[in-house]
Amino acid sequence: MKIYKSLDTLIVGAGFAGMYSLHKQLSEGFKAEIFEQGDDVGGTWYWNRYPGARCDIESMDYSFSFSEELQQEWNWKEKYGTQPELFSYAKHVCEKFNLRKNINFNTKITKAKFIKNTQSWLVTCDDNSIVKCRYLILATGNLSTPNIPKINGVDTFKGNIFHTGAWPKEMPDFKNRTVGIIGTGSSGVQSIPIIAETAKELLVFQRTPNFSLPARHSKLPIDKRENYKKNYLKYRQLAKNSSFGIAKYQPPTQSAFDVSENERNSIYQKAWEEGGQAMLFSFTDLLTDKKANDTAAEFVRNKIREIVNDKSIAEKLCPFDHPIGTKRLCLDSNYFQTYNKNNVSLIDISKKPIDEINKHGLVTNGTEYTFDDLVFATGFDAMTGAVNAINIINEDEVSLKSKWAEGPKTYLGIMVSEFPNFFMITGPQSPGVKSQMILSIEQHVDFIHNLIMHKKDNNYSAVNAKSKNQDEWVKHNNDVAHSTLYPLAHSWYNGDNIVGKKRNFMPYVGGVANYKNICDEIIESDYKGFEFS
Ligand code: NA7
Repeated sequence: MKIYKSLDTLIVGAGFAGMYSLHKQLSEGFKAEIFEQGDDVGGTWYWNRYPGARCDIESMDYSFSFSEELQQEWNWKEKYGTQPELFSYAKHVCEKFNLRKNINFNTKITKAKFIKNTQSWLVTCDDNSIVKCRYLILATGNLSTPNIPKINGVDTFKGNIFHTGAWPKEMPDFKNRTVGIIGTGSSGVQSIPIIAETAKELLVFQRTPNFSLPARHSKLPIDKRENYKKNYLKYRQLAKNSSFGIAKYQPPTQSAFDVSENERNSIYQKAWEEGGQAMLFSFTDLLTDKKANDTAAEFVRNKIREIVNDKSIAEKLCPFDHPIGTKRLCLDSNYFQTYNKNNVSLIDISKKPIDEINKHGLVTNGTEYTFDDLVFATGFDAMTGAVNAINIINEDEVSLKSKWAEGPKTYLGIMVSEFPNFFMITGPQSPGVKSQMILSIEQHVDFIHNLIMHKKDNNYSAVNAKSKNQDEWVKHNNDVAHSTLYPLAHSWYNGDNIVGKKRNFMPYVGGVANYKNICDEIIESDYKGFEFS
C-alpha cells in the first residue's frame, strides 16, 4: 500500500466548517489539508444554486465572527444572503486566509481506517490514493446528501431532472416550459415563486404542507449595516448567550396564555409584519405546549386563507400534521401568493403517493401529469447521510455505520466513542442545525482545536470519547427533545424523511448557550468524558 501523503490533520469538506478548521490548524503550525468533492469552496452554498436559494438567517448574523478584520471589511448587500452572495463570501474567506493551496478539490473521501500501532488514520480517496493523518475531521455538513426518492420509472423520464441540493452551475431556462416540482420544504418554498415567474406552467406536487412566514427580504441599508458592525461585539455576545445563536431572538418571558387572545394575536401580527422567525420567539411555551402552539399555528393558517384566493387550495396549503416550528420553519417571499397565479397548480399527493414517473411526467391517483422538466426539492439524508457515506472503520474493524445502525450516538455531537482522533463539526446531537450554523461551527472548531492542543501539549497519542459519557449525552439529548414538541413532527430532524432510516431525534435543542456552558465546564474539569492515551 502506497501512502501518497502524510498529514497531521485531514479535513473533509470545504464549507464554512472545513475552512475555519483548516485556518485554525494551519495557524498552529499543523500540516493540514482539506479534501473536497466539489471544485470550489462553499459547501451548502456551492451545491444549493437553485432559483431563489437564500439563507434563512440574516447575513449580519450568519457570518464568521472569529476575525474582526473579516467582519468589518465584508459588506453584506442583502438582509438575507443569496446563494451567490454567500458563495462569494466563502471564496473571500478562502482567499483572505490563504487556504486554497491546502485544499484538494474534486476529491471524494470513500474510506477511513484507524491503525492502532501508529495511532493514525489511513484515509482513501476516490482515486484510491491513501493519505495518512493523525486527526480526521469531518466537516461534511448536515444537509449535503441529496435525497432522491425511489420512485418507479424515474430513469425513464425524457426531460431534465434537477435536485435543489445539486443544482447545475448554469441556471436552466424554464421559459416556455412546463415544470413539475416535488417537495414543499424550505427549498421548494424558496424556488417555487421564482420558477413560476418564468415557467409556462408549474405543477407543484405536495405531500405535506409546511408553515412558512414572510422573510421580508430587502436590501440591507448601509447605515443599518454599519451600525451593526460598530456594535458587533455586543451582538455576537448576545447571540452566544441565546438559544438559537441569533442576537435579536432573546428568550421570551411570558406564556401565550399570560395575555388575552387579542393581545396574543397582535403580538403575532407584529412578528408577521417584522418577518423572519420572530413569531416563534413570542412566548415561552410555543415549542413545549401544544395548546400554546396551536394559537400560533392557527394564526398562520388564517394568513394562508387570507392570501390564497381559491379556498380549497388555501386549505390544502394549511399544515395540520405538525406543531408550528417543529419542522424547520420556512421563510418565503410570496410563496402562498404564487398559488394565485394562473400558471401554477397545486397537486395534493398526501393521500395517494406518486405511483410512477414515466417518459413524459408522473402518475398519481390514476392521473398522468406531463411536464418538460422535473425538480426534486426532496431534501437530504440529513445529519448522518454524509458521515455514513464514508466507510469509517475503527481498530476493531467495526464500522461507524454499523455502530449507528439504530441511530447515531455521539459525545457532544463532536466525537464517537471507540473512534479515536476522529471529530465531527456539528455532528448529530450537536446544536448545529438548530442554531445559527456559523456560530456553532466556530464554537465546535475551537473546542476540537483545544482538545487537540491539550492532547499535543501533554504528549498523548490519541483522544477518545468515553462510552459512559457518550451514553449520558445521548440520553440528555433525548430528554431535552422529549420535553418539547419537536418529536411530534415527521421531519429530517428525526430521520423520518428517509425510507428505512431509524427514527431518532438528532439535533440538540437545549440551546447554544447551554451547550457552550456544558463544553466550558468539560474543559475546566480537564476534559471530562474524554480519555487520552
Ligand atoms: P425538506 O425540508 O426535507 O423538504 C423536502 C420536501 O420533499 C418535503 O415537502 C417532503 O414531503 C417532500 N418529499 C420527500 N420525499 C417525497 C416523496 N417521495 N414524495 C413526495 N414528496 C416528497 O428539504 P428542503 O431541501 O426543502 O430543506 C432542507 C433544509 O434546508 C431546510 O430545513 C433548511 O434548513 C434548509 P414530506 O414533508 O416529507 O411529506
